[in-house]
Amino acid sequence: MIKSQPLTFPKNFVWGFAAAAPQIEGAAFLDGKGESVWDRFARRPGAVHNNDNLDVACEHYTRFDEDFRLMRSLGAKNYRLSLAWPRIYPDGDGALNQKGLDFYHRLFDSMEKHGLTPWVTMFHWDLPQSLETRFGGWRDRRTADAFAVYADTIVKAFGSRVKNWITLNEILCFTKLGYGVGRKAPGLQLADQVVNQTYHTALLCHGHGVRAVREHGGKGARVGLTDNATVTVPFSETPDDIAAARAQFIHENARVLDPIYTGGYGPAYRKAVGKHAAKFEKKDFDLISLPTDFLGLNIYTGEFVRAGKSGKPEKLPFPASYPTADAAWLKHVPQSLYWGPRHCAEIYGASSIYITENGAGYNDVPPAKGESNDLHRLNLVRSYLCELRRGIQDGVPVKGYFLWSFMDNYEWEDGYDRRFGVVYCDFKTQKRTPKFSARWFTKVMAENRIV
Ligand code: PNW
Repeated sequence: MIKSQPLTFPKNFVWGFAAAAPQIEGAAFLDGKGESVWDRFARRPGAVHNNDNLDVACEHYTRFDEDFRLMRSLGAKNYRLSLAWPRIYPDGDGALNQKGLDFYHRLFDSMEKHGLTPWVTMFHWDLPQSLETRFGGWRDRRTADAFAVYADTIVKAFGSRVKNWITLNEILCFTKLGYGVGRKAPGLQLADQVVNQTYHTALLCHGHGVRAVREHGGKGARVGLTDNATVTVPFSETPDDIAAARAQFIHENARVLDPIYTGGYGPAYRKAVGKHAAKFEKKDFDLISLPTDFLGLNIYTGEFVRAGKSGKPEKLPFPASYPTADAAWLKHVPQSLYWGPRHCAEIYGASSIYITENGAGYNDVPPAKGESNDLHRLNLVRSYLCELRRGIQDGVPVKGYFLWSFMDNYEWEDGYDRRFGVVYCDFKTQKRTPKFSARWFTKVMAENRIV
């Protein structure tokens, strides 16, 4: 007799959806919201697929109550969202926009009504344009001073109702990709030293976020960073390849994780950047390395690494036919959800890890009759969850998983065609229609196991 063993998760495992303000809210210039660097970047011809902008997005700004009703009906109890800095401080610093705070109070009221626990990201890429114009944005410490005030303000305002705080989302994406590669806002291609400086400013902001939560968060408040560490997967799970993957992980991720977990830039990183290093003050690291309560990881993909002939880590190129989502960077590497958290636990001693994003981006076609059949998305997520569960069984301390994303939304430079939602969003009518994957994920959450 063959009997299947349920692929269960630990009791109290946190399941939820993730999204971010600029990608769903719309109302980009309503009720006193200031311009963000993305509002500006999206207007640069050719910067974004179809020249799509964030002005309307999913109209979540006015539709949040029905969105939360749907989210709850799909069985979610946790929702990771972000607050729009330029809604609260239109210029980044200076005058506070009370209407921005009022909006988020209404939003949290609605979440409470629908039984959704908020996990709030302080910053998810929508830097107030004014800080970019006046100070050079992430290039300058005055942006960290402004962030400190913003963090204090939101933690004071919402600390009684928000207990889970995430300081910044994916430092790499708004620093290197924004100021070095130029693919994301503000779309600049500057020298290495400048890019390293943007990282350092971001780390300072992370520190201020932690400090603000400790000072004003109240009882039970918890805080951590969400990092998109590059995940290195050993080609074979042999001691040599594992050691190579681990060495490569440190090489690729030390610039963010070393300062936070060890209180400084490590010797290998310092050697690698040499004269292009960021300028910093020694005391910066007291702030940056304030202890956190958890580490958030956004993991979508990974790279395969093996021990080369000399024992040195060797990256394996992806063959042309390697399975990939419509997002070209999203190679199907389910093992990344095993190795990412494991490296962080083993190298940095991270003892409480949340997968704050994982999901699949495809150019889904509109649903034919009611529901779109997105077995491609379901299968990708399911295969990743199997690897996550393997890690948990091995003792990797992962405490929760947030699926990116609840509904299709503004996928940054890829615009509105690239869909990550388990709910289909018709951007013309704003009609939401759960996809096949939504009903599947509902079951996963309800039964706390992979179905
Ligand atoms: C994340 N890459 O971005 C962001 O946090 C979300 O806002 C975004 O919508 C989601 O993942 C899907 O893309 C990433 O090139 C963007 O490796 C690009 C990469 C990784 C994450």
